[in-house]
Amino acid sequence: MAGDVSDTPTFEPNEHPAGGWGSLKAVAGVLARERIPIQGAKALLKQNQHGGFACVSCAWAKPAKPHRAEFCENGAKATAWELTAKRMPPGFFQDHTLTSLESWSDHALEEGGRLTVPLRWDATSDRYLEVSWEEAYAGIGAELRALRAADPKSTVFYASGRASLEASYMYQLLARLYGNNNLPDSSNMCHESTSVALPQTIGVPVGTVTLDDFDQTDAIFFFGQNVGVNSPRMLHQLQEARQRGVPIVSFNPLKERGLVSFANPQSPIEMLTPAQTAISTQYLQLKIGGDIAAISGLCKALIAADDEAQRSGAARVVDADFIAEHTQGFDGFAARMRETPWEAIEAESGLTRAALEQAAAVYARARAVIGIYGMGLTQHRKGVMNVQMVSNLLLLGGHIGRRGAGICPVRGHSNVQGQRTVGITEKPELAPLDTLAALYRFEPPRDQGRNTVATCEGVLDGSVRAFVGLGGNFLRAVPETARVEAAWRRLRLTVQIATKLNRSHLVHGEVAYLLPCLGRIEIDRQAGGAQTVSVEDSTGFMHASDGMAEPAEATLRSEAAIIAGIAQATLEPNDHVPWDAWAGDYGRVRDAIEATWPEIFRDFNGRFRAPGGFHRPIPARERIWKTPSGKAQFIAPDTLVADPDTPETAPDVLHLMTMRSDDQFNTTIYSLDDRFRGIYGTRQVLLLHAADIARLGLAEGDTVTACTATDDGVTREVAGLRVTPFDIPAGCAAGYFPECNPLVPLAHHAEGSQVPAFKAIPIRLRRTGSRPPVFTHDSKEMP
Ligand SMILES: Nc1nc2c(c(=O)[nH]1)N[C@H]1C(S)=C(S)[C@@H](COP(=O)(O)OP(=O)(O)OC[C@H]3O[C@@H](n4cnc5c(=O)[nH]c(N)nc54)[C@H](O)[C@@H]3O)O[C@H]1N2
Ligand SMILES: Nc1nc2c(c(=O)[nH]1)N[C@H]1C(S)=C(S)[C@@H](COP(=O)(O)OP(=O)(O)OC[C@H]3O[C@@H](n4cnc5c(=O)[nH]c(N)nc54)[C@H](O)[C@@H]3O)O[C@H]1N2
Ligand SMILES: [Mo]
Repeated sequence: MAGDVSDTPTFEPNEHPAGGWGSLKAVAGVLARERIPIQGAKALLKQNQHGGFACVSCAWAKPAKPHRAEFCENGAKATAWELTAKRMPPGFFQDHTLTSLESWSDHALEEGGRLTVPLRWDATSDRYLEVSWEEAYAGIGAELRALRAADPKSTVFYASGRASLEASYMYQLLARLYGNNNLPDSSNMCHESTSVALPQTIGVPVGTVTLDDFDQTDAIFFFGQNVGVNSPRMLHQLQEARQRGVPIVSFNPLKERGLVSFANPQSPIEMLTPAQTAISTQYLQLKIGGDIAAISGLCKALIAADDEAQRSGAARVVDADFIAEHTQGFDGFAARMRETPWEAIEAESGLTRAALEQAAAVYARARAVIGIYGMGLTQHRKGVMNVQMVSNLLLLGGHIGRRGAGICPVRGHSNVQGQRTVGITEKPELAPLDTLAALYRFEPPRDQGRNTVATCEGVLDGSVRAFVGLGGNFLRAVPETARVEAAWRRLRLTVQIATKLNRSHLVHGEVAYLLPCLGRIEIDRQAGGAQTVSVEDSTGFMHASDGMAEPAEATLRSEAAIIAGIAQATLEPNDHVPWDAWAGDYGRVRDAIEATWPEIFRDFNGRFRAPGGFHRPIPARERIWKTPSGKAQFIAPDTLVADPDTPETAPDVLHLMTMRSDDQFNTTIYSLDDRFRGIYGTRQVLLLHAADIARLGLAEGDTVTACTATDDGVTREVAGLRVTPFDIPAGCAAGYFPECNPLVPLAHHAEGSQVPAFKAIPIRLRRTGSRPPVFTHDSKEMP
């Protein structure tokens, strides 16, 4: 693919702290690259500030008293990527057929800049041609109506997690008025394991921690989340905690820079002196998929110590009062932990008993413990069980519903949690269908809709005929790339609402539209004046967000306006659904959201501008358990292995995790460098333990083809990966998302949540050639 591999890929171990000068240099570089004038950089200072905009990068909490510059390197990159001076005008599409663009890399496609006009694919010339907005709506409406007449369940309405609460509310209503609950969103590939696991254990689908808890915590346990890259603003909380002496225990197969140390790029003192904060006090480099075993080890050690305390009459190690009053299932769970042998725990986790007992001692001493986790737990076959083990661990010490303690899933997209809150869900039981029926006088569909995996299955078997995408890059994000792409071309209709060109716009249906929208940083002028939108962060706070940059083009429309346009061209008129009034004044959408969920959104318009936003009620924080039993639930694990698909008996099979570099946002690839991991100029790498390289008869610099080790008769391969020795446990491998997605079988997903198991793909390697390694010794980190 054009531009994917530079001529001189280089590798050098990176020992520098996350943040620091490298971070500031990277921000300056990206502003220059996107040709953003210096005053455009002012936008950064409005990021996550009161009266400013909510960053379009991650979903981490936005404090009521923000730091003067409440942004991070990667938030700055996301801002610059949206505010870029580069454009993809209609002339660009005159010059390129879609077939020819298919050979471009993900980086090269988005690098062209912002989309500017509505486009429709022309079959004769294989080009996107400009159409008016009215033509686009009419054409889409006609297609959607015809498809609905045949089968209202054959259309899917995907959402990627960035669109505002207001646009998302309108979008879910569009789908339900159309006649289905086919509302997959990126959460299906991400934290759905959380949304399934936590209601069973603590009765809420979201985390219980808020920023205040970080000020009061005594210990932080960190599982499978790469904070330095994916939620860097959290490094402020971690750094402050460390400066108070709070221990941080990290479980990760890779030594991620941000979890090791951090120099605050906004602190002049730390920038002038080599000071840096060591983040993790203990780093447990477990095997991929080893978390159930590792947490079992912690729990076993704690329960053993508690048994001993009871025998000797010493103070209890577990919180016996909390367990008795608030929980169910402890005895069964404790019995399972007692009978699980240390040998099995050590073998499955790759950690020693001594290391786990040391970590358990840190937990035992702490009055208030926070458990943080990300995709390293959720994207496994046992992803739901992984999350429930964190919950079990915290319940042992009564660490839910206590100041300074709690469970903290770190969400991905900046409004992915909020989209679920306002009804974007394929699960009818999670949407207030009776309320919607009463408000809008229609009979909402009551049957199960399609999630991401079911959408792909429907595309493969032909039962899905149309796809509408509210942002995202679905085709590139999902598993099983080759088969899904081939089947995708048989869809009748694809409609993509987007800011920049990506692969999901090139592979398309018989009728295809690409509709360019405003981003959140841009001023959104409607009939009722400049509009404010809102988002929910990872800790359940709702925030206002005001655009502040001039729109990239006058032709762009807001997501809310586009949804209203499609809805009116598709649906029969309904006097109770004021699409135009909503698109003209988002305050009225907020009123509708409040009417639908009065408990969560009480006085929405009155409260959402408060500094720091307003918090949704999270009953578990008050020790009110909305579980079937009315208690918090211990759930004993049925296995120690998070990845049962990888045969232990086949020594040539490795567990492959797919990872994000420090210079990408999901499928948006800013550059080919991964500064924190010391990989420059290429993403076509496979990181392996030196012993595995030798054992498999390979050498550094060899190129290999990775093949999925399954016996379902389908060949899945990714070629041209460069073997690179790395500090990773034996038996494990790491490669980049989305380059490695063709290796993920669609059926290889989490039990219960159907989140694709992107973090443990069983693979074998085939040597195909070699490229000499190139080393550089000049540090890229210092000014
Ligand atoms: N800059 C930037 N920010 C982002 C994103 C981005 O792409 N770029 N993406 C956004 C989105 S949508 C999301 S969901 C989040 C993703 O943020 P994360 O949840 O951090 O997801 P990943 O980058 O996939 O990293 C997962 C981490 O888990 C580790 N890991 C892998 N397998 C295992 C395992 O079996 N056990 C344990 N304990 N650890 C494991 C990996 O080494 C890695 O450090 O970030 C969001 N923020
Ligand atoms: N192998 C592997 N696969 C994975 C993962 C993994 O760790 N490994 N992670 C999974 C996860 S956690 C997620 S969340 C998914 C991500 O899946 P998606 O959310 O579908 O993908 P993104 O790459 O975030 O989408 C990027 C595109 O969004 C569009 N966009 C950007 N801003 C806006 C906007 O404001 N409005 C609109 N309408 N469009 C906009 C741009 O056109 C851009 O090209 O991928 C999943 N896939
Ligand atoms: Mo995500």
